[in-house]
Amino acid sequence: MPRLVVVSNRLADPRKSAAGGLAVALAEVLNETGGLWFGWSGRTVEPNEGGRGGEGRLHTQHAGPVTLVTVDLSREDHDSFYAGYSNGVLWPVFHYRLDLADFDAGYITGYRRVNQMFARKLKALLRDDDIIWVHDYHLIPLAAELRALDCHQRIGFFLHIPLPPSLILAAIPGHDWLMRALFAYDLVGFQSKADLLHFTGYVEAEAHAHSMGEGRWRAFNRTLQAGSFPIGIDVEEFESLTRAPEGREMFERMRREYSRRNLLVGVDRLDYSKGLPQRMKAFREMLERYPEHRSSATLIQIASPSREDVSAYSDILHELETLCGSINGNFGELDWMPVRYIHRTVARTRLPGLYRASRVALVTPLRDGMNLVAKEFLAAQDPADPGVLVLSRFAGAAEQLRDALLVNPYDVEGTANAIHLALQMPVEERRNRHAALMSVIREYDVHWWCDSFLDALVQAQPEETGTPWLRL
Ligand code: ADQ
Repeated sequence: MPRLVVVSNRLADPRKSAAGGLAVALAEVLNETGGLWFGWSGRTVEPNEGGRGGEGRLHTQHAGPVTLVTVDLSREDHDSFYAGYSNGVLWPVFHYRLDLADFDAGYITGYRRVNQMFARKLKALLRDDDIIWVHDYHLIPLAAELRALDCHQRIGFFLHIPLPPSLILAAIPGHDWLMRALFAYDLVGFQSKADLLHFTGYVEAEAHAHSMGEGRWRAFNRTLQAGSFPIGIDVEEFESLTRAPEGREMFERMRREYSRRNLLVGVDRLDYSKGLPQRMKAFREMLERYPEHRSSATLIQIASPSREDVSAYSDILHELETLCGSINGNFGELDWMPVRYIHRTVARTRLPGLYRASRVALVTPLRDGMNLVAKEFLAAQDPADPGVLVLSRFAGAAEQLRDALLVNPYDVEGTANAIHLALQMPVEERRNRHAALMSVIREYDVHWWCDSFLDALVQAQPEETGTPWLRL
């Protein structure tokens, strides 16, 4: 069996349960083949420390049969590649937020330089028959840079975030370069059918690609396979975290503390794509319209700090704090706070207890590749008395989770009504919806995701030898 090489911007230690289902699932397939995981170390170094132009040092660690290799970035490369192009251009545009994109021409040079450096460092570690799986928007041109160095291995790419329609993509200066780079992969995977449609729409209209049937597309003298592979969670692992002492202790504490209340929960990175201000407004509207929930409905909103060096993030933090303060000021009682807002990361082992103690989860992003919190909430429920998932129709997860209460997060009144419905839903309906949703997340779990992507990558028809590699 060929060795698997995973490349992602950040690595997680697959031995730690805090690493999460994705890291654990990747570790499983890496373990089977004694694989290699390559990415950024998370460290930035000064030029005299790590060398100029991102030529950082490599760090090697072993986790059982898996080798983890990471590389340092120079401060300048971090600023243009990571904060600049990845999180200042690609993240907002791919989440349909052209208004928040910062198209500084220098960023793309840094993005390209880091991808070239990754390719050079990685090439030295590769074997001829490796299978390479590249993750996410930080590394779109990596395969093209590897091909330029004469790497002929099978390479697949998975985009964890949404792909917008071509008119939005076309707002990125150099979008044609970026999309052409995808054709250096043998397989390109998306979270949803909608993302896949946006991809095929773009390549047909802008790159004159033609379909060769069965998900194969030809352009730029290259053929690739494209498909949708909705990412799942490790349902069994999450269920066992729910039963574990920390999960149970959290559940009991929450139940005790909020015995006279109906808990609602939101768990997100503090990111403008997650629709947090709109969620707060909908919760406020629900309290306004349905006074029977006052003194009872309590929303715990965990918003973990994220990318604080990108300016759009401090605006969202300020807006959220103001909204929470005004809801508590206007509706709160001496013995009831409508919103508990926590600007911290909660340990993964405690989340299941919090989810299980909650009657309703609010997962209402304005745009999201998938959203795993929605699936984790479902897996943590008691099937006999489950909570209700209120889910944005703009999360990738909505394509699969049709039995959730689907909402348009921009529609504050509509979302408020759905929250009211969720709080009132009879147990019979809650059970039926939960059972239907569980069967979907069990069938399409993270193991299905890994296996189906890797099977498709192995089966993607290799490019005929002699075809000149695409040059960027
Ligand atoms: P994220 O935008 O980070 O991921 P999401 O899928 O919601 O979003 O969460 C990923 C993981 O982080 C989950 O396991 C979740 O429990 C955890 N998490 C989120 N907020 C947390 C908090 N405040 N405290 C503790 N843990 C928290 C990107 C894409 C998503 C896609 C994933 C996976 O943006 O759309 O689902 O990758 O592909």
